[in-house]
Amino acid sequence: MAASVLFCAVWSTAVLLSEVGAEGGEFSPGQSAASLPLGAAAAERRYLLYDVNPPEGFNLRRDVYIRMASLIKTLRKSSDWVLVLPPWGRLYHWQSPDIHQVRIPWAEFFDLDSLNKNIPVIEYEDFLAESGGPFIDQVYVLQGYAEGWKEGTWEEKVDRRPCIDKLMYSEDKSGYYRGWFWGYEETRGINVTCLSVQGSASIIAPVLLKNTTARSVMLDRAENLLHDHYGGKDYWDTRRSMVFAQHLRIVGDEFRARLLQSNDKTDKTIFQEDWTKVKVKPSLPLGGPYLAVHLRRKDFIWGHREDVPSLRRAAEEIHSLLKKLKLKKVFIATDSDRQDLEELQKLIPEMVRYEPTWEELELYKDGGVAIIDQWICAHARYFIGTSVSTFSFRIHEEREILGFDPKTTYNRFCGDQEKNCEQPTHWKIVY
Ligand SMILES: Nc1nc2c(ncn2[C@@H]2O[C@H](COP(=O)(O)OP(=O)(O)O)[C@@H](O)[C@H]2O)c(=O)[nH]1
Ligand SMILES: [Mg+2]
Repeated sequence: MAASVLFCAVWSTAVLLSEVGAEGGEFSPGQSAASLPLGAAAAERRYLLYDVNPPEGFNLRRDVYIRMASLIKTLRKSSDWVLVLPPWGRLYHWQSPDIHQVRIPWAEFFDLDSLNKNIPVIEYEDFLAESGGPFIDQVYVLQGYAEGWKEGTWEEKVDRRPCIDKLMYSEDKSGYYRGWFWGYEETRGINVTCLSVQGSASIIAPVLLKNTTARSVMLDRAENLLHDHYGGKDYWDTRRSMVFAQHLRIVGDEFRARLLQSNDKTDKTIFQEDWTKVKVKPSLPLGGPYLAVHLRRKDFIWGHREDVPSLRRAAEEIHSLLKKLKLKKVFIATDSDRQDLEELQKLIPEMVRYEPTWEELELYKDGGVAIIDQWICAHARYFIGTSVSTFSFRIHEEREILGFDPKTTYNRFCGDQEKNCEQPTHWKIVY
């Protein structure tokens, strides 16, 4: 994650084409039954699908979506491409028992009309209906370069290379590839190829436009591609288009009103449904009369990271902030286990949490509950999160979109023994 934020590489077509070309005839077009001669294919809609390394969580995946949106924008300068939204499911953190969490469409978490105002997107089920069957013409498994890269010689490149890791797809009797396609067991890949990539999302565009006629192309391990321009206008357009689904916003708003005396009017956090109409805010919002906290635990404490505080230290910080900000209420979003929760309850008896009933959990799922937590954190007078947690980063962005003073947003807890406790970077919104 850290690396992907650092590189804000600029894409150059000329360089890339020559690099792809240098591989010679070896880089042949996908041999798909469904693919058409180039001329005819150009007139037809083409589908970009993608997936991310299985252990990656919800909030890094949201970041990868931004990179894919940027790639779609590049592709659409040449032909008609649409992004197929990878169904949610089987995420490591989504462990609520007895709830079926696979093949979840994006509409359960995000507002599709808002997404579509940025780039054309469709759900996987629409792809199945539209493309005429559960086949993906070409799967590119993205990977790094076996030899790595020499310090100081960063260059953007993409090359067909032998697969470095064991291929997660296997050929069946008919020569089709089976693998993990978001829980759609009947889906098959027709061709699978490994590509070594180094660079930003759009470096792959010439490959998709020139080296294959496949109508549907899936980029697996898409997180290997970096942002075209992290924090630029394109980045923010896509980020702003990722409006949470209305039903989740409503749950968050009701919770704010009921337990935190918070509403858009008195908080001055006016939400505009159509993100494309939002411009620089005329005045700073106030936020609800509560402190919001994101306390990331579980795998963040297992490694004894020095930038993550003990609960005791976090509680001290929370009490001192409440005093400084003259606030009485603290909303806590956390992935703490039962034991940590009990300790938190003792240390901060006044804490408020969103605790879904089983029915609510079944309805919103772990992803929806995470969004409700994020929505409530985004509306607080002041927010403090956990160091390098993408869950906290997405809250920063949500608050940036709402127009909050950065001083109230880009804050994080320090580890008990941490010497240089650097605070999060302010990524200013670009309209
Ligand atoms: N509801 C809820 N879930 C959380 C919270 N913190 C972490 N999680 C869960 O743990 C996952 C964290 O993984 P990820 O999204 O990758 O963020 P990161 O690992 O903190 O960078 C989230 O997607 C949630 O499923 C929280 O405060 N509230
Ligand atoms: Mg994670």
